[in-house]
Amino acid sequence: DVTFDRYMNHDEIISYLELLPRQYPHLVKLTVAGRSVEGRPLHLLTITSSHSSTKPVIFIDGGIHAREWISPAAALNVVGHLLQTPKLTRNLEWKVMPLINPDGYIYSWTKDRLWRKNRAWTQSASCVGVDLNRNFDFHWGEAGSSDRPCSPEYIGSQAFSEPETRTLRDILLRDYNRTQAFVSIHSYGQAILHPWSYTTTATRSNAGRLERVGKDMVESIFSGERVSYIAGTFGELFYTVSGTSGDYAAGVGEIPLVYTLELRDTGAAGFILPKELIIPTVNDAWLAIEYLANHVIASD
Ligand code: 0X9
Ligand code: ZN
Repeated sequence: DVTFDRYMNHDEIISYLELLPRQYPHLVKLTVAGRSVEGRPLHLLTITSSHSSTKPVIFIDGGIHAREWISPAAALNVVGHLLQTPKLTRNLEWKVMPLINPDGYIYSWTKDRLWRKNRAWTQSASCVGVDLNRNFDFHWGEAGSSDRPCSPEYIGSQAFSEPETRTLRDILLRDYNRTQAFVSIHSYGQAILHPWSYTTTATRSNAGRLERVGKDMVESIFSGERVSYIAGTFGELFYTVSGTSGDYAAGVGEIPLVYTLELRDTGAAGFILPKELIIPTVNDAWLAIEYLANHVIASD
């Protein structure tokens, strides 16, 4: 079963995912939406009570970056909460991909704890992996990315060169006209980011709403966990990066509410967040996403 007092390995995550539709047949559908570079299934959970093609959709991706182990854990914790919160499955349809980079996740467990990318072969014989969060086709290859295969931010040979990003794209575009919110879960930095990431100058037409809801999510985390997050665009708060899933969801998918969560911490442990912090940190993500979901329902 699911546990948050330590990190779950790849096989444990998959076993838990496979258990869900058997435990909650009326709420959960599990599909294999695609295959990773090494052939592993890319799982998609669809969570809703009483299917209808008019409910607003909220999409969540987890585990894009291999070493950010807290990300798939946070996605699974959100799923666990949703299954106990009828309001949120009655009024919304959830699409969750908790582990979009399984090959990288396994590599980070077995070979190199700080591995970030997927495990694709590149033009360079000695360097492996594409940064999936630089491989989306929106301002692909611009700021904060690299065309050198040995770089941790390698963009790939072309936009959507990777099966993992293509799979995410295809699911996203399928229901994009009723998708109201998109959340990409990362670590670390304790920040709630909204588009754009590729620029600090342009702003989205709904920037005011994005900023307000981002700040409210920060507030919600603080009242529940007494820990401080910051809200803003990635460009303002950190540096500019391009080809991310978030910017693609906003720029091409035209999804109104797009957020990237950079969970704990602020750098003391960084990517190697101690297991004692899993439960409070995945709760940060839940508090933020629960707020967002209620906001979507209230505006529907
Ligand atoms: O650089 C990234 O891909 C993300 N930071 S991380 O330390 N987790 O690697 C930030 C991405 C920010 N933006 C969006 N996805 N919109
Ligand atoms: Zn990341």
